[in-house]
Amino acid sequence: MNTLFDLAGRVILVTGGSRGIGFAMAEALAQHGATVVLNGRDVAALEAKAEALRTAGLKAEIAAFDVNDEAAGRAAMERINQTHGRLYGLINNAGIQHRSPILEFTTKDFEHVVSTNLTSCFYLSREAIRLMTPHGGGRIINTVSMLGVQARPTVPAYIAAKEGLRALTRALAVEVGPQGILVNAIAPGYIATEMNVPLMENKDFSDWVVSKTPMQRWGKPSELGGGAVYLMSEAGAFVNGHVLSIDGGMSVQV
Ligand code: GCO
Repeated sequence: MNTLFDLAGRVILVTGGSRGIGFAMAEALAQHGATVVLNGRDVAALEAKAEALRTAGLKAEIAAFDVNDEAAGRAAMERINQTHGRLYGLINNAGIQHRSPILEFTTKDFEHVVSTNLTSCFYLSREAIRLMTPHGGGRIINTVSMLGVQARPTVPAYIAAKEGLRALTRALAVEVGPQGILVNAIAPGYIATEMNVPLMENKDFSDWVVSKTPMQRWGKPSELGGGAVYLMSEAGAFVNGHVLSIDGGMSVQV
């Protein structure tokens, strides 16, 4: 059998894994043999999703913590390492959005978005690297965004954080490549997730997304899974520091 995309034996933590893009990535990884550990803050929601994967014959566990709680995040990763003997992969997917005109955008709101969408990825990656290094390697994927390279009004914190996460991806890729740890990013376009419901319900905004996307539609969370499998698999064994766009071509259309 071709093992290019076989993830059997690989234990992968996915933050923000109970819904949307995170769950879609986790499901695809599990469908290719990985043991996925779903992270989020809501234990009941996490357990329901993990049970759904287990019912489908897949390997799934949960690790409930707020990614802004460094001690909890570190403890959860150490537990995974202890239980399974190795943490193979981390997907830093958890993120929040805050939309507001700049003059109404508080510093507190800005700091919360940056903490959740960027700083948490820094410390979780550091702890993952600490655990992965003795095993000769591992994989880290950061969920960035089409926004960051490009911008739109009212989401300055999200754009700054996601562009910073692209840069963190490159910084870590060059530092830990020698240890066999590959650090990449996936940049979704406009995907039909819970976070984007207000945008999908706004006809003018949704029509704008469709008009700016060559595929003329919003993306589906399930369309993010293949990229995660690729970057976690042998198929991605020499991909490091890369940002994989999954946006229907929106980022290249004028
Ligand atoms: C927004 C959206 C975007 C998308 C995605 C686009 O308010 O514009 O939430 O941030 O979620 O990141 O690439």
